[in-house]
Amino acid sequence: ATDQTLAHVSAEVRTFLKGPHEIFIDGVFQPTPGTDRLEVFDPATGQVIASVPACGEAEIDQAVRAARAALTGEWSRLRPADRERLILKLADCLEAQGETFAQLESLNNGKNIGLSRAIEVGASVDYLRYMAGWATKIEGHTLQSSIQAPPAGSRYMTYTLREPVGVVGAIIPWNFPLSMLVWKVASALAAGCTIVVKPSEETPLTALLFGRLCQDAGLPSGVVNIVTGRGDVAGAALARNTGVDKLAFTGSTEVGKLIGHAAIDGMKRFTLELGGKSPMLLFPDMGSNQDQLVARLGLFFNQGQVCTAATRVLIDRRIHDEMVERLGKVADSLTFGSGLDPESELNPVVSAKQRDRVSGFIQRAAQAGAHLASGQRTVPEHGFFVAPTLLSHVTPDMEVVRDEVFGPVIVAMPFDDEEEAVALANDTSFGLAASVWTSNLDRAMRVTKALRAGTVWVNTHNVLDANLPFGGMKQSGLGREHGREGLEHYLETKTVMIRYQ
Ligand code: TXE
Repeated sequence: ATDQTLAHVSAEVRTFLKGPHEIFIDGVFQPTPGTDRLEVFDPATGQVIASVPACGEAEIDQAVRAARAALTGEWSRLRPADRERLILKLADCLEAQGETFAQLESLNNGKNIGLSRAIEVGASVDYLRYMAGWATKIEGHTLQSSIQAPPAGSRYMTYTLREPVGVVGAIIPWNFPLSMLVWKVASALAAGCTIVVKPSEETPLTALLFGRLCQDAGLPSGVVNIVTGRGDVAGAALARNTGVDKLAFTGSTEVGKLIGHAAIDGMKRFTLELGGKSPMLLFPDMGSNQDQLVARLGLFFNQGQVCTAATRVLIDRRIHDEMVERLGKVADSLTFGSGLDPESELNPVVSAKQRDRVSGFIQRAAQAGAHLASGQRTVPEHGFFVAPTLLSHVTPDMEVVRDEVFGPVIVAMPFDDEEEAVALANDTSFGLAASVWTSNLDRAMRVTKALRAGTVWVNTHNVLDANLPFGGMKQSGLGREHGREGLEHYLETKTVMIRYQ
């Protein structure tokens, strides 16, 4: 790592960066001599800051075996209240070391340090505490039955038990590396499962630091295991490993389908949280001076690298031109900078690959006739920056309107009435989220019901809560995370029937 990179981080982060960065299996960090390593970058400078092992089948299998042994070992004998206490301990440890995690995340992912503190750390601490409570509240049912079976006079007591689904394989993306890990780990532990986590090759560092947290919190060995590697090697090995009972994936729709196929092959349970192309519907009665909120919260939040990002802004024709101009101005006012600079407003995207991918979308949209209502600024020379870009005069069939870009690229489209707004909003293969901006309660009620999306916000966007189910319809995925519904995916149902006289 360079001096420029290290100047803005704490002594703890500097010490961590010196390594060695090893995988975490069965409660210990394990060297992997002879294994290739993957370079890890600081997107703000483009410099290499660390390297992690590029693991494969053997290490994944070892981790799954450790998780399976833990499932039937000490972990299974703990009381629910003990599991709750351990998850709460994890939360306390994360909170205590929050600044180290936040800085490391901003350094590796590029995101603003304020966002890392509030979401990656703050919301993760809340999430752990929320899920900890569920450990003691898992319940089955007693059921009435109409059984008629010999011997005559038999009576029956019937009930269901909720049991941990088993070993979970979690595959994590790079846009919210720590949060996505915590969502899966917290749910798995609350349910009594054990877990193997494969972080994204772009952002593996906070995941490895999380291994230390598991040691600090006194989690029994093998309950949480973390193995780094490439998606098509380590990720694919985890997806097909026969010792895994459930796959939890967040990432692209394309890879999500591969995970789904692998899951079905092994009859594993699975949840998929995939891409989106979420609409934001702006009605004329939305109230004035909301352009800052709309742009910062919905459009350019985390550089648009959010599965729920409002990437299609649908605007009533009467306010369309004015709104496009105002949003374009906000976009052009955002200051570029390293995520470690708290004053910066627009940070780099995660990688050179992602910068090039996003820039390709912008170029092709401009060639296809879209107008650039912003985004013609020059970006900082070093690092993986993309100018926030608002495109108008787009047509529904354009690639930039249909595909997930996953960068600060937004299209604006006009509509004439509520019916057309809803039709445009639903004209997508995705169905993750949507937002409606209006002060008319009747309209808000009608439109929220008509939208096909897993989450619909009214007068806000991109806001989540541990208690509220989160996930997508259509190509945006299967199943839900968060809340009771999220926990359900980590549980199996066993029916018990007891005959008595
Ligand atoms: O995602 P991948 P990438 C979307 C977004 C982005 C695009 C590409 O549109 O531009 O995906 O990003 C692992 N078997 N989202 O390439 O490949 C991989 O190692 C098993 C949306 O980074 O889906 C990583 O850990 N695993 C999104 C994880 O899958 C595999 C978040 C996600 O990577 C694998 C991220 C394979 N064959 C990207 N191939 C969201 N919805 O939040 C890769 N992986």
